Amino acid sequence: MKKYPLLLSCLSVLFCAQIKEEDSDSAELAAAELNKVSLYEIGTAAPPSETPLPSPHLRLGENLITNGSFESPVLSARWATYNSEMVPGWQASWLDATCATPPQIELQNKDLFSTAPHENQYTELDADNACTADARVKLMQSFRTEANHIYRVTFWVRARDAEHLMGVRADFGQGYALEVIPPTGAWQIVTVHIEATGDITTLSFTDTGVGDTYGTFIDAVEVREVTVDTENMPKPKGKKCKGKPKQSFENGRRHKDCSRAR
Ligand SMILES: [Ca+2]
Ligand SMILES: [Ca+2]
Repeated sequence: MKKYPLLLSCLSVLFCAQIKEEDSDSAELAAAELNKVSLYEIGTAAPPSETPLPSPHLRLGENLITNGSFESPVLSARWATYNSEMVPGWQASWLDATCATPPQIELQNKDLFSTAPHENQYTELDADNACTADARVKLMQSFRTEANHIYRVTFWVRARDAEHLMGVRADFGQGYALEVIPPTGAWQIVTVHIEATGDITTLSFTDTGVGDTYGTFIDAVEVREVTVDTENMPKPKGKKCKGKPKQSFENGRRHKDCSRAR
């Protein structure tokens, strides 16, 4: 009888070792799935098209952006400007640093220019009711992220007209920014995948056109984590890493690197 506890203990160790190996191999496969996502490459599409994920085992999480479609507050006229605290989720600052009045966030509804936005409302980055002629704003929102995790960022963008110089820069945290010349006459969906660098990330939109109250429209802002559906992934098989696999990061991409195992 005294042998049984020892035998059970040995079996337990072997069982646990097997599970750990399978866990390790599963993590390796999951990391390989995430590696299929091309980071920092800008994709564009016409609504309502969506850029497909590069693997059937990848999923998108919930939208981390509050009021990303600018549907709140509901306009009682075709357009209005609001102090930041009136617009859930968003903060604004004037690009003209000499302007000491409260920064305004301008919302417009779909009837103003018949632009067919996402749902009913959107924002214009070159706002109104500034203290000078330059009413351009930087629009910001911060949200929780996990460092080294991959996120899909999408937003709709459109120029108000073709007669005024339009442009927008989108910043993701401190490390990455993209610039867009918005199309006239139609919305465009911009998609990019980024790797977060901290537990809080700030997304901001800055109007880079001329400060003249004719600005870039933004709508349908989304940030969603790209995750791997490990439950329905094929089970690990084939070549295994020799030695102890370790996590490594190259060009912001996450993977297990067998060749570097020691
Ligand atoms: Ca909207
Ligand atoms: Ca402008």
